[in-house]
Amino acid sequence: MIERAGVAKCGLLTTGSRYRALVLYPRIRLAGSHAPIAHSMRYTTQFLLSAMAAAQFPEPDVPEIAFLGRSNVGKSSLLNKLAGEKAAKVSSTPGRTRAINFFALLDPSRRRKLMFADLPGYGYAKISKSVSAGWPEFIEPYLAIRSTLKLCVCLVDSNVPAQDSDRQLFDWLRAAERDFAVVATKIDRLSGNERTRNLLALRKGLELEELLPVSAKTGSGLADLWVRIEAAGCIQG
Ligand SMILES: Nc1nc2c(ncn2[C@@H]2O[C@H](COP(=O)(O)OP(=O)(O)O)[C@@H](O)[C@H]2O)c(=O)[nH]1
Ligand SMILES: [Mg+2]
Repeated sequence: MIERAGVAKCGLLTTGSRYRALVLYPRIRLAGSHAPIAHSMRYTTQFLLSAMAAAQFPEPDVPEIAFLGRSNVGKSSLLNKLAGEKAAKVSSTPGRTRAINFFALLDPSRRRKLMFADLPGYGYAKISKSVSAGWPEFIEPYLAIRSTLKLCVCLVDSNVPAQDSDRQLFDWLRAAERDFAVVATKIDRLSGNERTRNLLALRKGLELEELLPVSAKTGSGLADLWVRIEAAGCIQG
């Protein structure tokens, strides 16, 4: 049995024009041994491409994580906080919002270890319509067929009540047997009581067993998200 024993720090190290995400996993204590084991990992982030069609997707060679959610929920901000500031500048380039933006995370020897995919937002389409309404036609195929996609990180805004479009996405992912983790974003905007109340309401409203509160602004919750990413089999030696 594994027991979580400490709080991790997440931060960014800047080296010249390159940015590195430094992640110290929560200390893990094996019950009985009381020996804390600290995991750490450094990545350099590299923007790969903006895909407007399935033919443009990068070669599926490493585990991939997709970031999904309604427009403005904080997808790019969360991805950037996990990956590094350089990704933010690229993904905020106008005209790329309807594309899937792919980022590679490289280890210190420049080997590609992980891929992030920033997907276009949904939610401005009429709620009664399918979650895929308004999505480019290649989004659904991406989720259905991308062989290296290990985890979908689905974002919901902790300040906004449960939405049908999010429920529909989760139903779709369950039906497609995709592993997904739901995170509640912008948690820094809520005080203690509001936070507890909103998270409970969202979990109930969205019928979720697990909901990870995060803030791309303060970095809160990102260590837990990395643990979840690792649990999904995305981190390989
Ligand atoms: N306070 C706060 N604002 C956030 C957070 N994450 C994103 N935002 C803001 O929410 C807006 C939308 O974020 P963005 O990442 O572009 O959302 P996207 O459309 O889902 O990619 C921006 O103004 C961000 O600064 C957060 O954790 N805390
Ligand atoms: Mg975005």
